Amino acid sequence: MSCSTRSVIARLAALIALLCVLPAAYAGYGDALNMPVGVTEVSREVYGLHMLIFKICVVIGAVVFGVMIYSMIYHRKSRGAKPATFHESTTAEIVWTVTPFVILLFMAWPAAKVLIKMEDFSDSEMTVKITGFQWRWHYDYIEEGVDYFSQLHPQHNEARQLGSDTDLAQFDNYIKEVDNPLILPVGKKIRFLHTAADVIHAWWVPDLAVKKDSIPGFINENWALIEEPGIYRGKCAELCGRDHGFMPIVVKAVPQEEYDAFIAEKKAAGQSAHNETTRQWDRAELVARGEEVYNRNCMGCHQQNGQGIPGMFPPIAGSDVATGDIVAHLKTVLNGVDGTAMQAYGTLLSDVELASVITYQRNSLGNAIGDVMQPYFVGQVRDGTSDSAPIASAQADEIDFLKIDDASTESEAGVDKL
Ligand code: HEC
Ligand SMILES: [Cu+2]
Repeated sequence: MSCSTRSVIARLAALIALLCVLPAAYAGYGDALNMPVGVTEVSREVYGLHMLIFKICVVIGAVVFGVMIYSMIYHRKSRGAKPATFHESTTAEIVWTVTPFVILLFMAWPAAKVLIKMEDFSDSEMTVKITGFQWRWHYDYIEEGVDYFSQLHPQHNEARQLGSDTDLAQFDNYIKEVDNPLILPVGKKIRFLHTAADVIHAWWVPDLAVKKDSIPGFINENWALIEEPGIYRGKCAELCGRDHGFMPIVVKAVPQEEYDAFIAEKKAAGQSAHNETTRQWDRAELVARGEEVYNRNCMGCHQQNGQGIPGMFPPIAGSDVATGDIVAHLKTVLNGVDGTAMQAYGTLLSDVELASVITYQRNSLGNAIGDVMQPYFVGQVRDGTSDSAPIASAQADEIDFLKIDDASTESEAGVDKL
């Protein structure tokens, strides 16, 4: 046996030893490196498909490289190998066309089966509409009339800010936690409708094998039937702007009774919020509430006393906007002022909060206009169903909205209402 043949055998033995060790190494790291098996039938089938294709690739790789390595070793020039000189072998052409075709067919069959299953929304038992926003998710339980926003948990949000000295070791799931997880029942076929309100996002939860683009103006569908209660995490999978990395997803799958209790609780909370929004508020009540809202959201710029910072943030006291047309005032706060630090508060504050802060700014901080913004009217301006103060209407309850206060009102407005 020649010396070079012996070293070739030694190398082959080393290669075979390595190949034997790989599965063991894989068993240790596989969970961390591989895709998750997940907790739905579809996710398991997707995983199975992934492993099947992976194994086919490994076999093809081993055969192709095996033949190559064998040829290079045993038919090398230094051993005196003479190249074949044939050209255009029909047999070879047929073999290397038909073999890959058969392999592809073999892979396409199970893949198509899973794809068809993923697209089968029949018999779904409930629907959740998921809307992507920059940078949060909105969940709408269509049949229940329950909906809410879900965004990066405030503690995580604070910790991620530039210059924050929060110790990240205290978080188990740093920037993977949300304030309001999506609660779903186990054992139910849930249909998801995906869309977006601004740019393209994608709702991706690997354990549910759900990953779908959320595109403004389009509705995409998919579904999941979660088999095990638990917490499943995901994230936005479409680069959607500055905070793309900060819109995590948390799905909490719970038993049916727990889900029912959650929905009942949300409905009760929604009902009381609805009552708060539709009822008539007193001015004093709005001013008191408005002070809280102002101090939490507006004081940083306009200052606690409403004097602002000259040259940077305009004063609210004596401001043309805060003492002028009340609808224009509301719109300034709803929509912000383009190109300035005055941002749009429309999506950040509720109707009650907006009505309160408007009323507060007009009746405190050195202003004393005496009028009132009712929460329900904020909703009408938001929806575009109303654009001017309902003072023009003679309906008593609506006139309340812009009550010019006490005795003077009755004579001025000429309305006999109080
Ligand atoms: C980050 C700083 C900042 C915060 C916070 C802020 N504002 Fe402003 N606000 C501004 C700036 C700057 C302007 C001036 C915009 C312009 O150039 O017209 C402004 C203008 C206004 C005006 C019009 C004033 C005028 O006379 O032109 C109102 C009303 C107002 N803000 C209300 C609010 C309310 C209500 C809040 C809280 C919910 C708030 N602002 C929070 C920066 C801020
Ligand atoms: Cu996104």
